[in-house]
Amino acid sequence: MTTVNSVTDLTLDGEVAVITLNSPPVNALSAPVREGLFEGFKAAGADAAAKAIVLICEGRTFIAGADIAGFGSAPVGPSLAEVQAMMESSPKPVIAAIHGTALGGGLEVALCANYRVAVPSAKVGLPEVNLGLIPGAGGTQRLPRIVGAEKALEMVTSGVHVAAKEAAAMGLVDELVEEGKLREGAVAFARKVLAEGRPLKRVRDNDDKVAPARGHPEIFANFRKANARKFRGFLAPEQNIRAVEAAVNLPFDQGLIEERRLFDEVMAGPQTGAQRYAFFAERAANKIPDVPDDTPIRPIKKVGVLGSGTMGGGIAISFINAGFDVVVVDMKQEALDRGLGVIRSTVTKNAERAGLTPAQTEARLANTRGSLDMAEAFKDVDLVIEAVFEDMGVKKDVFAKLDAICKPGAILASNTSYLDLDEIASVTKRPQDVIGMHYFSPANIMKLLEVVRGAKTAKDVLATVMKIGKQTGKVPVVSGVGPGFIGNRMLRQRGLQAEALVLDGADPATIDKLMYDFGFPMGPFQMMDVVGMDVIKDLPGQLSIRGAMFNAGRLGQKGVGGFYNYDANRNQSPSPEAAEVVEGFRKAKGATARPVSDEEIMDRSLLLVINEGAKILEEGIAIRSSDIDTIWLNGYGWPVYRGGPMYYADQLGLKNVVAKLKQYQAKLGDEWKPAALLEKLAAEGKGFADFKR
Ligand code: 3H9
Repeated sequence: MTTVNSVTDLTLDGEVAVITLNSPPVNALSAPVREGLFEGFKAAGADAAAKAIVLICEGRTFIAGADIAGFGSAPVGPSLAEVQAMMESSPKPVIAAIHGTALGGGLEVALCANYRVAVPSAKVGLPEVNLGLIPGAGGTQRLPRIVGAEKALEMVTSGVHVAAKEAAAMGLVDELVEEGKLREGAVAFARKVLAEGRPLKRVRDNDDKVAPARGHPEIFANFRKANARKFRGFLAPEQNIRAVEAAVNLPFDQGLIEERRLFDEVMAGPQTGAQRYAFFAERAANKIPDVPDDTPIRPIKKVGVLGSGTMGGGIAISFINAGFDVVVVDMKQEALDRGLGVIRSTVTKNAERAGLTPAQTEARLANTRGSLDMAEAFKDVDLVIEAVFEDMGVKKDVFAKLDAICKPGAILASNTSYLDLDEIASVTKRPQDVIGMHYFSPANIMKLLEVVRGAKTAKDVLATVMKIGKQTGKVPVVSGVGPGFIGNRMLRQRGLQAEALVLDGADPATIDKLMYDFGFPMGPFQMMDVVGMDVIKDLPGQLSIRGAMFNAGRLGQKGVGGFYNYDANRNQSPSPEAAEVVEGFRKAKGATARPVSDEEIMDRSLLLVINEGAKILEEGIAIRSSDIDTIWLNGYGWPVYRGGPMYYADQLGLKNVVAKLKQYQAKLGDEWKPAALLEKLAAEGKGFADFKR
């Protein structure tokens, strides 16, 4: 074995040179990795005994892309393009051996090999779009030359990780090798290539796959049209489409130049910074300062869910899809049957989409059951999550029962979205085992999981739930105990302002449109129509606009309409009836309508949300400002290209945020008083991102 550099070595296995890269955690293309590859290929090329070259990685994965953390720093050593040129010009066949994930720059390196082999569990993809970018190392030019323009368009604009089997079917992977035997398999494949005298095919030369799309601009026009909704607001999907167009219409080398131009454009643009921030924010959320990474995890195999309605059912589906044994309990047979029916059909659909065989799907469902008997069903579960009615009395009753039923060491979780978890825990003799798992509806689809840490929650319980959250496809974020935790507490401010703005004279449709144009999937009034006025109507004695709408018999989409009218396909249109309700509401409140500018609507819709976030940070309910952003990005529809409310505030400049809050304080009252932490950071010229506990 020869050491090439600190992260790379070279060994000779008969006539096959094997370059091994080992740069934890994910072999990202940092300067030492690029240098190791460059020097490794140079040495393998120069070694007369080596007739073929295999590139393989140590650790959990093949190269997972460019080093995102290193973007923007001055380039050192060989560039990625130089490494790729070295590979592509090799007179000896080069084979990339893939396990884990070959993503972004990683796949772009593999595409410069003559052949690719992979283990069945491997995945490949070009996910740059999710970072607000396009592949910048030939990915948009080489990928279509294997999979064709249409498939390439799908892959680069979705960033999907394609499973090895599917990649093999598309020709992206030449051979699948046995799991756990990648090195042997890749070397054997290299020997086969040599023995058969296979040609040194290069992806860049393969014009056949892109030629059919040439002269067919409608392919791209149709693709844009079909995905307009999905791409709304984002810059990177369009750049990716243009790059694939270049692959189709330009000779390879010119296409590369166009790709670089498009890459530089998005890199210098306003969105990628926010999207890369969001990537690291999500990962930072896993780190809890006083809970070390090696905290022991409680084994979780069997999960109990109390409640088989929309929320309980969604939670159950998440666990079943992730391979857990699940028992669902409800009070009435009819409700349980209905709930289990929905669970089974959704799990089956999900399994089909994930490519599972009917037998595998059946196995999943075989470990799912329902029961009316809580004591029998939950006596041996490792984790139980209650999704019952949001009422302290009901929750306490449930937890007292769970305490009596569940085995020692079982984790008792509440899905409460608002209530005091410590009070709930106080009725048990094991508050250390009690935790909040706040899911968002529909729970099998929404990624956010607010993990509520009670005053007495044990560290291993917290670590276990964070891990389980990730395993079930969620983005878990820790919150301390406090009314509405993090997300709902902040959202409440937006709701209150929406209402106050309408009283002042703003039109609900204008507020909705401004929020939609900002990038939210819908505005606050559209949201009320979706949820239904019956669900969110007033508390007794408080007349709010949604209460007025409810009193007028306008429940929202489920009824005759709410703030909008709807046709049979739920297309919304302005509602003269709703306008009358709004007018009546203003009258009842003695308010006089005045013109409200768009700027005021935007300010009032966002600034108090940010201010509440500052208070949450100050009080220690959130560990760090990026956790708050992760919550808003994954549970509240904040557009990822704007990074979340705290990131957004940092972009505005905290001094400007404070100045605006003070203006509104003078005009509208002390609820606008800037949070102490916000004032302090602004005075120090800092941002929320600088705040360290
Ligand atoms: C690109 O390639 C541009 C090119 O076109 C070239 C242009 C010239 N860089 O997610 P995990 C860290 S753009 C730096 O928890 P998992 C991550 O922060 C890139 N760091 O593990 C974390 O650190 P820590 C295209 C990275 O097993 C640790 O690795 N590629 C990078 O759940 C573990 O990560 C992508 O977009 C990186 N590229 O998932 C892929 N990747 O432990 C991005 C990860 O300190 N990566 N880290 O918190 C992923 O999707 C997932 O990390 C992966 C592993 C699926 C690989």
